[in-house]
Amino acid sequence: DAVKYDYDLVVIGGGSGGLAASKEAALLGAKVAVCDFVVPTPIGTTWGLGGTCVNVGCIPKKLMHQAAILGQSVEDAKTFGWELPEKAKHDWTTMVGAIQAHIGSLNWGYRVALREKKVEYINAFAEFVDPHTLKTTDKRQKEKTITAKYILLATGGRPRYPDIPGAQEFGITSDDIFSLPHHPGKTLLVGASYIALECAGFLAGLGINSTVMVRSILLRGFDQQIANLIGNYMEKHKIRFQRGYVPIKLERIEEGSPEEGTPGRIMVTSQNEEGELMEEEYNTVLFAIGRDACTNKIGIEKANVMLNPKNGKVICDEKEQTNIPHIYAIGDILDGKLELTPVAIQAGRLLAKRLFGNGTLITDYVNVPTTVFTPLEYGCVGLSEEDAIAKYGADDIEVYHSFLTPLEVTVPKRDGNEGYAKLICVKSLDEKVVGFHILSPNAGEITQGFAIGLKLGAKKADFDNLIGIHPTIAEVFTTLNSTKSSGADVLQKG
Ligand code: FAD
Ligand code: NA7
Repeated sequence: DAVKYDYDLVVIGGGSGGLAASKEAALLGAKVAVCDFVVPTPIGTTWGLGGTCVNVGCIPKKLMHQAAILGQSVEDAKTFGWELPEKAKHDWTTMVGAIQAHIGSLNWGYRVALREKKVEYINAFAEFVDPHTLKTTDKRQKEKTITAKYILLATGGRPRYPDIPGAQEFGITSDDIFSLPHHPGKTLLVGASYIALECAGFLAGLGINSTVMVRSILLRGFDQQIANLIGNYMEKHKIRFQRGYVPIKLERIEEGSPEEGTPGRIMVTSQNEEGELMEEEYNTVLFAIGRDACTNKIGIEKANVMLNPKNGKVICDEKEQTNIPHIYAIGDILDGKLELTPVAIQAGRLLAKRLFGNGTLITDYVNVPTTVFTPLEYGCVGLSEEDAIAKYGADDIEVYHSFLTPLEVTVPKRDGNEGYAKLICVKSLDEKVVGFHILSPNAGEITQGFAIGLKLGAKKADFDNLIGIHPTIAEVFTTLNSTKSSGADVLQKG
């Protein structure tokens, strides 16, 4: 075309999806810039290049989960003959320092990778001026205008705060917890999303007094039988649940002291559906009540990009194209898609290949495996039991299942039959497996492997034909022979 733009592609957002797309596009010869800017949290937390996953998501979350697991392992170790102090002590600031040092090296690595791949990194907030023009504003308020042939929106999401007094002043979110400079003390986690439960899980595992305030159900959208098993397990492992309440007010009753590393005290008033009030004091209140797509401050109306008015997410076709042909969107801001790092990366890579290479593949958003890193991990791929019933009808579904006891918990004598495995099969499709669920240690590792089976259309008979690896947890899937409909006892005997 006759019009000359500054760039072939400008990506807004240097997170999982944006970095993947910009590097791939540059590799294919496109002139690319990526704008990434972190708006500080209400208490001032900020971070480097890489987006949610690296800085305030998957990576620090999994490392804190690991810290909690190690605490359990130290206890278990004694029963295997290791001579250790009576009570192992955990130091919050040492853990945070070590994790933040790792994140710092990742931030640096991303910058180097962009430079090597000749992607221009613009550390500034980008917003539309018109459909092909963006204004960027850096932290010194210096403004610049750039134009692009294609624009990719990959701005991700940020945690939502409830609209109640004191929430933003005295509360924190997952954006703050992973770099919190002091021990959180007694902590209230508001919400029952996977983020709330994962944070409660690792905090409790580190010996921190943790309460989860649940408005209705646990893990909306996930298989509810498993959600309840997760809740039961957490309750048995020192996590308190307050059900049916929502906070209505936070008040500071004592300032924290950065010098002494103390978190201060907050009074939380909450209310249930009957209007009954409850007051309780905490040191830290963490809101995990959902995330908002970052689409409301980027001048989206100047580009006429269509959003879903209900959630502010970007409406795209199956090729991640918006209603404006040269504007695309990937990752957490996509309406109706999964909010997961590998999903954003895949979408970014394939989109770049289609735009600048001879790629034809489009991202397949079906049968994406995922794992919730609660104290006992939960991995799944395919449909929940509820969704399978809704899709195929209860009469056409057969569920094979078993409780399980990982070998490693037997000697320490903890947690018999807390794990669980189930396969959801469709009778009329020759028992094709449409849902795979595992609640156990290392569920993420197990689920990743089996996911290829579901993608390839595995049937129950294929699982039966597979020979197990003994002794593992995953081998349970090769010997599942009790159906839920039979009502048979599926507790694993010692
Ligand atoms: P992001 O990674 O959020 O990146 C968007 C970037 O754009 C950010 O850096 C943002 O600051 C920047 N930005 C926004 N607006 C602008 C603008 N106007 N100008 C310039 N820059 C802008 N996923 C998993 O797969 N596994 C997990 O275990 C997992 N755990 C998680 C745990 C937590 C606590 C959270 C919060 C998320 C977790 N996720 C996990 C989800 C995962 O982090 C996201 O799905 C993923 O980061 C989405 O990538 P993205 O590219 O869409 O956006
Ligand atoms: P979700 O999945 O939107 O969940 C939000 C949770 O927070 C959920 O448990 C809600 O309870 C709860 N919630 C919401 N508002 C409030 C208020 N005001 N007070 C108390 N509790 C509240 O969270 P995410 O956005 O983090 O999840 C993003 C994606 O990850 C999502 O697509 C999932 O598939 C996985 P509710 O159930 O509504 O009663």
